[in-house]
Amino acid sequence: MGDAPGGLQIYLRDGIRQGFVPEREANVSVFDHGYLYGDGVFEGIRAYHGRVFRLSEHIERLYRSAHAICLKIPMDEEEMAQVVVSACRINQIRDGYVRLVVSRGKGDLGLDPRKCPVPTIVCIADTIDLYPPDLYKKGMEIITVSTRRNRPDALNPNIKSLNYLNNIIAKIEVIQAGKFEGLMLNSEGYVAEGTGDNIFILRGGELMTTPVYAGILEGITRGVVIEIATKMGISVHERVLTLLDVYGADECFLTGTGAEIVPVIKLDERAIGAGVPGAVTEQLIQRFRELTQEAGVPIE
Ligand code: PXG
Repeated sequence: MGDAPGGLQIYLRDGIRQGFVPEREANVSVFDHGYLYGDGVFEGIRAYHGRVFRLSEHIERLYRSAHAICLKIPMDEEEMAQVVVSACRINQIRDGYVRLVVSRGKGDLGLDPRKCPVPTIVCIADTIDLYPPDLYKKGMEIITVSTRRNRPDALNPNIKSLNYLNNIIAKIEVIQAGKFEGLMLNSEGYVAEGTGDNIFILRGGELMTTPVYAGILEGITRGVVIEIATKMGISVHERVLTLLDVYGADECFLTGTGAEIVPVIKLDERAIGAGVPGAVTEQLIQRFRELTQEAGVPIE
């Protein structure tokens, strides 16, 4: 919960209301197709040190996802960015997490999106629970889950839709195995991504990450890592990877808005590299942390 006076203030815009309302008043209709069908899109954004990190990239991805499902967001990108910044300011969030959700809106009990004339827009700015700090020092042990990532020709993982059951089913496997994260393969058996993060490996001094066409979400953090690695003189290739590539990698890490950069030291009980976080991974983590402290759209 945010500790702003009066509790969490949530931006809500639907057929009836527009503006910030206290959490208990921020209700969405049970007829909203976001609830009934997972018909909608979302973003998870971080604020660090009084700045919203990679805001324009997140907003652009939100609109791209919405466009792909023929959802016309009744607000331009600039105004949406302002909503995110305002949500942080009103809730006195300097370091936290913003969830932006745009759903199809209130309709009837059928699938027909034409029955939903007004999309529902929700923006929540709050603090978040992160992975234990220890994981960043010691590294994470992960498993390959049996649930395959959605096929792009059925539901493209590059649409950040409200339909996250594929990931949640995979996450349940991860939890049952007593781990924090798991690796999902695509329907052809190649490496796709984690349940909520992208994967990188280092081999022979070069970074490799899954290309978007292999069926992944094109992560904003993935983009930041490609950018900072390139600036550090490390070459980065988008390559379709097999499990064998990961088992035999020198280093491995996951990237995501929530996770940032997490070293992976073991996959399916096989040690990766020396079985400890790699030197390049640690350099990237350090550079990433510096960047989060200095870049972004100011909240005040
Ligand atoms: N793949 C998937 C399937 C994701 O959901 C990423 C990759 C990484 O993308 P970004 O743009 O964040 O670098 C995501 C993002 C959470 C949580 O609470 C998950 C995400 C984002 C924010 C929070 O688990 N997933």
